[in-house]
Amino acid sequence: MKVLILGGTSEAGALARALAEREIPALFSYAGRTAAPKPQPLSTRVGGFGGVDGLAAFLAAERITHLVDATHPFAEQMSRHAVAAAARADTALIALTRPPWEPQEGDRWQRVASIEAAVAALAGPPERVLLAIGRMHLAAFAARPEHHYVLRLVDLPEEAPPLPRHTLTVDRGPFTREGDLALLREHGVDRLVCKNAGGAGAAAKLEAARTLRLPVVMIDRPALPPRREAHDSDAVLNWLGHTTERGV
Ligand code: 3Y8
Ligand code: NAP
Repeated sequence: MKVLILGGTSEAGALARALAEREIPALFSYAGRTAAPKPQPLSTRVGGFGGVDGLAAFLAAERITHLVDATHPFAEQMSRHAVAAAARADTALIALTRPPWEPQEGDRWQRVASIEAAVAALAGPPERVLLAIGRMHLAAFAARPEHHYVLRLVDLPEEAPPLPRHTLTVDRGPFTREGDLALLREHGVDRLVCKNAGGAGAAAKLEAARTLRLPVVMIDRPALPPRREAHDSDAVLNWLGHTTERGV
């Protein structure tokens, strides 16, 4: 058995620890989006594979028997490539993903289908908007320069974001409710924009928004091709044929 984890989420890190503890032969993979990704307890490679062909060739060359797609729900292209490459290389595939967040009592969500729809949802008088969507899609919000954007990025960007009014904060999650409450209050945020990432690592901002009764523009996940899915490390270990802590 040899496992490849496509990482980049808290759940991928938890699975890496579980495999390392059991000395299951495994590799960990990052895209290389951030300057200093968190070290993992597995041999780690960083960078793209070169499309479906590149990943299929990697699976064959490294004799990967089991591929775990533990990427973020918005890493749509990677997940599509994983399905195609695993089929071509005849490698078993499972996705380790987390259920989407559901609105709770007191939430003021406006659900939208895409980044573009989130931009359109900001029509209205100038506000202070927390864009907790990272760096890759900030340019879309240049269409609404009237707002003051509070940005939270993992790394300082090389060039300033194309938003005339913005405040930049550099921070990587997982985040805390207290920290996000302080962020929203300190910057006088009127509205949040975020992706329905699910999981615990980024939910703090939703709890903070609920406390302050702030509206949230919630971007729904992209549709992904059908594949086997698990929601925690134990389910992946069972799939790999390894007993879990509970010995079940
Ligand atoms: C490079 C690895 C861990 C994993 C931590 C999770 C939690 C914190 C919440 C906000 C939302 C956002 C962003 C976010 C979260 C976890 C998890 C998660 C959101 C790291 C990481 C990599 C990335 C890539 C980065 C993206 C960006 C997205 C920031 C490491 C820290 C906004 C997604 O500058 C860039 O280019 C950043 C790009 C893709 C989305 C974007 O469009 O900018 N994640 N995030 C991974 C790789 O190279 O393969 O650096 O250590 C991982 C984590 N980010 O082990 O503790 O599990 O989701 N990541 C979103 O949800 O909207 C922050 O600010 O509230
Ligand atoms: P994406 O748009 O789905 O993928 C774009 C390309 O990046 C892929 O085709 C692949 O390049 C490369 N890639 C993506 N994930 C990779 C991985 N784990 N290992 C090796 N190559 C990878 O991906 P993304 O949205 O940019 O996400 C990149 C990374 O950040 C992923 O690890 C993801 O889990 C993490 N992340 C993303 C988000 C988000 O909001 N998108 C949030 C948190 C964490 P090739 O085609 O060359 O193989």
